[in-house]
Amino acid sequence: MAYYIQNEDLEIYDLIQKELQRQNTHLEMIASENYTFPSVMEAMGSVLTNKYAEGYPNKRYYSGCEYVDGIESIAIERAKKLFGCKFANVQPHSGSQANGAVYGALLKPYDKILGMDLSHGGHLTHGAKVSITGKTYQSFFYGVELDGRIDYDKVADYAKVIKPNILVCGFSAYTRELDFAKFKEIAESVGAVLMADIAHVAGLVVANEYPNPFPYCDVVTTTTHKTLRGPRGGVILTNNEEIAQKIDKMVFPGMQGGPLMHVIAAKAVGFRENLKPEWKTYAKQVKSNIKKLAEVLVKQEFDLVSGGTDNHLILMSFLKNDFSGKEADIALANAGITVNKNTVPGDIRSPFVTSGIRIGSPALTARGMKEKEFEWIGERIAEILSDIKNESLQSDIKKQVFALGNNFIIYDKSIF
Ligand code: DSN
Repeated sequence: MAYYIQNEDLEIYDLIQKELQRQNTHLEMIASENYTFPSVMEAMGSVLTNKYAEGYPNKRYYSGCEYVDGIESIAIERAKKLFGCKFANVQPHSGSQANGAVYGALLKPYDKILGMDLSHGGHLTHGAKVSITGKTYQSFFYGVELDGRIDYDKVADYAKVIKPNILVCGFSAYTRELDFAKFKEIAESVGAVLMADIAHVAGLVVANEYPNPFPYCDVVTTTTHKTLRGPRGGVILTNNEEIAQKIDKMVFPGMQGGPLMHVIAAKAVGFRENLKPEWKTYAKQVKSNIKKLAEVLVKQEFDLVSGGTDNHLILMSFLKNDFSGKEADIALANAGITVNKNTVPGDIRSPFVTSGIRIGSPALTARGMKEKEFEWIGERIAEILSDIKNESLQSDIKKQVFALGNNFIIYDKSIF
């Protein structure tokens, strides 16, 4: 379907085709990745990419916005319905920009952020020193205990010492449910705003398969492409009108110029999918699949941080093994299984090496795989890691992995 690229730019066409082939054959198990809907990709490849529309619906700085106004209004209404809140800003280009806009709207430079440590599962934008969020604000961190869980009493004690202006709950690599009510108590006890970054679990939240940050959190951010399966992008949600107004001003004109109207249309199309009854079936399956994988790996005596999972991801810890997360990542990649190396609680290796890997089920669940396939994958992962230097085993399993992938093709050639 990529008529123009195929005829005019063979170099790029060829690489897109190879990536399509990779996505169809390899087992995609990076917890933050997913396969979006063809309808979402259609919206992203539409004429909407041509339109500048600085401002908000019916308050634009450019003419010709009558149709994109309709599109953004629909995206906002669907986001509000999906998350059960009163205000939504659908313009952030990414989750990082959404988080930056919240801080910009509600904090002054050198105000204090208290968030989860990056090396314990937090995100760069939760105040990491290498991020603009750690350079503009004073950032402090809570973490997880050796059992992989947050100790809320410790967070409460630390918050009393730090007195943050904003308390951030949310993660990129935490395997258990967050207790938003407890976070609210802590935030209230020190007069902090409570922000939840639910980028990873949003698709589960909207299906009631993970706790909802509302009504506890003052402001909630998410990406739209992870468990939600929408386009790459961010959203900010709140029930507080004063916060909503400040956020709108900070997203535009504070941080961004023209909103990406093709992506906003794609967000609306994705939200429509998330509002369908079938979405709940998908979210339930995401959880059942990862639980099955966890069960197989524990049976084979591998260590999982926190012993298992309540969401869509697991963290395997190799602290007791004689190989690193990087080596495990490479061995699995050689067998066509894509994961990412990840630090684990108590890690002594650098973030480039690590002692763990993070594995997620959203993408393969989107391809239609169920417990039976996850059981098979778990057994293959165990086989590879138990004999990590055996390259011929890896290439043998790769053939079996591709055969499995070929039975679960998600995009046919007509996609582009
Ligand atoms: N890159 C995402 C993840 O992998 O968790 C977060 O931004």
